[in-house]
Amino acid sequence: MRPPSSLFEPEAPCIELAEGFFLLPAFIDTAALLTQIDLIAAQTAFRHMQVGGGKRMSVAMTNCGPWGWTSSSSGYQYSRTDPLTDRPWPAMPDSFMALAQKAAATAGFGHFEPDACLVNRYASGASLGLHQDRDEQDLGQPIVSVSIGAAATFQLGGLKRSEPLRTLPLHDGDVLVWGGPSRLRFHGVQALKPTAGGPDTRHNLTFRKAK
Ligand code: MD3
Ligand code: FE
Repeated sequence: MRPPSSLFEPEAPCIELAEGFFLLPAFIDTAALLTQIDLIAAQTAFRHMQVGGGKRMSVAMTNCGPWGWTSSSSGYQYSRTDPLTDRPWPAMPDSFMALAQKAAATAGFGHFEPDACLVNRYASGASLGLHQDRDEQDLGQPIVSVSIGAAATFQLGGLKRSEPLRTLPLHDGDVLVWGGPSRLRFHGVQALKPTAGGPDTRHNLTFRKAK
């Protein structure tokens, strides 16, 4: 499922790893993205959100765009405002929107209009347990994710938690697009192990159409 090759630009490589699940290796230079992340974090700080049983996530998160994903003792939801400041989340930078739309189109998903961008930050040892992304209204819309900084090992499962996992290394600048029959796959990120001499932090952007 990808568009016919453009007459005007050479196509970026796009590898379909499962039906509806695409890897765009080294799709983007991430230096400018980090500058934008710093500007966002200055307005709406990274925080370790609460999950069930009084625990907090090891991944630190914040958001930009009209809607932001939050987790608290009362569950998961998309909200218009940051519960820490009661102010709207920072605007989604135009460069983020352009990147998300270009990646989605490269994987064959036209007209992707994300209204939420979750920004994750992994320090050494941080991990994300196996989960599905199902808090969005229209599960027919894809999700686009961008890996920045330290490499991580991504886990790709099936539609049931019990299905076997494939692991996939994700490097700086890699973009994933998943939709169609892969939209509800279980997935997670193994504990970050930064390599000596490389960056010690990983960031990940996930672009979603929440509402
Ligand atoms: C979902 N983030 O924020 S994104 C999340 O690297 C999240 O921070 C991870 O999962 C991160 O919800 C992974 C990439 C991803 C890749 C493949 C998937 C998410 C996926 C396949 C199916 C569903
Ligand atoms: Fe997820």
